[in-house]
Amino acid sequence: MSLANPFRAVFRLPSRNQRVNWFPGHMTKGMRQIQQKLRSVDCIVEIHDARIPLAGRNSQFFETITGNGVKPHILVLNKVDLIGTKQQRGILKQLRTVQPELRNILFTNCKDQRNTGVLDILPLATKLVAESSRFNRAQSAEHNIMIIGVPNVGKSSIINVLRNVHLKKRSAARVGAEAGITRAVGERIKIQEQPLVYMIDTPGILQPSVTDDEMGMKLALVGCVPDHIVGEDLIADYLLYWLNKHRRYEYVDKLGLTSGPSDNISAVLAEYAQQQAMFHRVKQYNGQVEVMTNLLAAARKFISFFRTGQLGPINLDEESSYHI
Ligand SMILES: Nc1nc2c(ncn2[C@@H]2O[C@H](COP(=O)(O)OP(=O)(O)OP(=O)(O)O)[C@@H](O)[C@H]2O)c(=O)[nH]1
Ligand SMILES: [Mg+2]
Repeated sequence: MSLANPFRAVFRLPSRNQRVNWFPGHMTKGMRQIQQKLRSVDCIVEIHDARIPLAGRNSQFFETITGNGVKPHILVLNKVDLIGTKQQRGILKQLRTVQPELRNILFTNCKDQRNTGVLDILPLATKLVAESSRFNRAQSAEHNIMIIGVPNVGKSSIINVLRNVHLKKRSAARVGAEAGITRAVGERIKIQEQPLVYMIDTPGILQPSVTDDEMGMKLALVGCVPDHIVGEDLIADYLLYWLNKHRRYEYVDKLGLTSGPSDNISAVLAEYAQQQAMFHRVKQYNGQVEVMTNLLAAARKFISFFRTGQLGPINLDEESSYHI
């Protein structure tokens, strides 16, 4: 007999104003530049974060640029080091159900250059290009591959790994842990000599407004939106909600919580901060300085445990069925 889950069954934002709504100017410009370059592109490689295989993919825009499936398209689910092999099978099943037209799916890990998924990208792309009608580019021997996706999923990292593996050359695209590192569509970067292959890096582009609150929180949790846009306290609360809802209690040991799982984020962070001696001085309205537990530092640590895989392999979409 399974006991009912005593924790929150739904996640509610404290207010509608806290909805994820991050669409800075470089994204509008990036969309325009992507469209301008499309004529010279032979294949689109869409990179997404394997921890959210369904949530947040900017499908409407991405479908437009593949000409609704006319241009070869590969979906690469990156950061697979943060999910398990068992999850990979589940993800393929989920994707086949919600988007049966998706045929070319690879799982990659940029942190490991020997990862078979990364090495499969170029052979698959060149095969798809050879099988496609390249219209105005039929006479050209070279291949241009455009890398697209939402922010911070590893688009620039993939270009660097492939350039390194195939050409033994050092990185050419800027990479960083924050969302929004690549801010414009760059010049094409050479990846391979025979056949000649170039890749075009693009800035991460989100949906202009994410109306599904949980989807927005998942994007924030994996880092597709800068933390300060949503706030670390709210991201940590969403993480706690998700873990409890899915009975993933590894966090209890990791945070050293003596009284077991809890759905109260303030209590969880306070206990962890106390235990780790995370304190800071706070000036009160009357001018007095008080030493208090640093809940923000504790929230950041909790989030970073998730982001570095220390709470176990997690597919945040495991029970979702978004329409893509
Ligand atoms: N764990 C893990 N981290 C990765 C992997 N690939 C990239 N990263 C990290 O993810 C972060 C983002 O990588 P980028 O390559 O800058 O991502 P991007 O998609 O180009 O990001 P924007 O330019 O901001 O849109 C960096 O901290 C990378 O080190 C991976 O396979 N596994
Ligand atoms: Mg980038």
